[in-house]
Parts: sequence; C-alpha cells; structure tokens
Amino acid sequence: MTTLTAQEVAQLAEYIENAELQAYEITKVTDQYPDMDYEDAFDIQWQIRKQKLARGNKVVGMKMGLTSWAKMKQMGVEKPCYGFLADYFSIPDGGDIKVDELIHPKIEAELAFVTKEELRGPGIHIGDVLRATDLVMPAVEVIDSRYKDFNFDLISVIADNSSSSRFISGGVAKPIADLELKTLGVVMRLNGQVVQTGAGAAVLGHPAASVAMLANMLAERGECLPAGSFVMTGAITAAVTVNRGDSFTVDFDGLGCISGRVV
Ligand code: OOG
Ligand code: MG
Repeated sequence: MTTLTAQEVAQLAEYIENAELQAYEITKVTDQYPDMDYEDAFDIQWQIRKQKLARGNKVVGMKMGLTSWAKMKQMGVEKPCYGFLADYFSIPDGGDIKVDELIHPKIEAELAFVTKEELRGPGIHIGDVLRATDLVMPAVEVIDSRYKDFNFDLISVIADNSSSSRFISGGVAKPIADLELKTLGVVMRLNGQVVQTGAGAAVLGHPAASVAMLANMLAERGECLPAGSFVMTGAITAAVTVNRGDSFTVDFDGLGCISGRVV
C-alpha cells in the first residue's frame, strides 16, 4: 500500500536529496507525513536513485543496514533496511573523508560480497548466496543520516537511502569458500585506540543471510541483484562518530586492513 501521491514522493525525494548534496540537517519525513508507510519510503528512495541516474551518476552497489543487534539497539529500530551506493560515495582505501561534504558522519565495519550470478527473489536463501558469491572483501561504511541527531524511525531512514553517504573498500578479496565468515573477527581503531570489536555472525547470524534478505526485499519491487553486484552486508558493531583530524583502521581477520582519515 502507499499513501503518498507521485507529487509528494517527488517533493520528499528532493527535500532529502538536497540535504544530502548540500550537507544540512532536516526533520524526519514521518513528522510531516505520519501515515506514510514502508512502500512510500522505498518509493522516495527509488526516486532519489532515479534523480541521480538522470544526472549521470552511476549506481555501483547496494548496502544492507540495521542487520546486527548492535545497530538495531543503537538506532532503536527493529528491522533491516537497504540502500544504494552511488559512484561518488566511493573513497579509496587510505583516503580522506571530507567533513565539509557531510553532516555528522559515523563509521561502520562491514563485509562486502561481490556476486557472480544473478540473485532474484523471492525465496532466495543463504545457500543460493554462497553459490552465487564470487568474492568477499572488507569495507568501511560512512553513514550520515540527513536527520537531526540521527533521530529517525524505519520509514524515515529508508526514504533517506538508509543513511548511505560514503564507503571504503579494499584490503584483501577472497573466495567465500576460503573464509569462515561467522567467526571472522573485526577490530576498529580510532586514533590508535580500539573502539569496537566484533565477528561476522553479528550480521543476521551469517553475513550471507543479509544478501539473501536484500534479494528478497528487492523482489518486492520486481528488482534483483545482477551478477557482479557489490553488496555491503551491514555493520558488525555499533557505528562510531568521527571528527575532523581523526584517523582510523579496521582490521579484518584474514582480509587485511582498511584505513582512512577525516579531514
Ligand atoms: C542506518 C544505516 C545502518 C548499518 O550498516 O547498519 C547501516 C543508520 O544507522 O543510520 O548502514
Ligand atoms: Mg552500514
């Protein structure tokens, strides 16, 4: 079901995307439209995606969010969500996160999957994902909710492309069969100090379950994950606020290290 007109969807997409592009805070969309639902929220997200494509941006991947208890608890939301990754979100490993372009960035340690076969729901399960995965690689997501103080509900955050803003990938890519993703350990350091630790099982029991869930959620809109998709499976630990002058490293067991600076 939807409650918004096409014109309202377009208006809200512009409202949120302007905040993203010009880096300012807005109030959450459910304050204006308390009756809007989950499908309205995805209509807005897909409209933002359409606007970016029309401007010549490319979509280079997808991300799942709120797939771990640490994140659900941190944000007070009880169900996962997804978003898309545009080309200009990508920062090279060891690169700079520019705070002037963002509102109140936080970093997250994630595992990313690169697929070699199409995944089309409904009914995709973890076995389908294991078979269809080419490589797994480490990633750091930089999230930046456009909502004041990261204060949102599930519907508002979906409309805001699930807080997507930047991401770094790199480290070592390995075939999925060579990895024990559930026990794969992650250590995040900020300015040399350990700030978060976790293991892959934090993500829905197994990060491949997150990719399966994404394929099934996309199927609700007749969409799929084509072969060659890059998918970030969601934060393993709580997100960590970063400020200008910070530097960070995230070590992934067997997959190397990702680092960056905040300038
Ligand atoms: C929503 C996005 C969460 C993750 O990995 O859990 C997310 C947010 O917390 O702002 O990307
Ligand atoms: Mg994330």
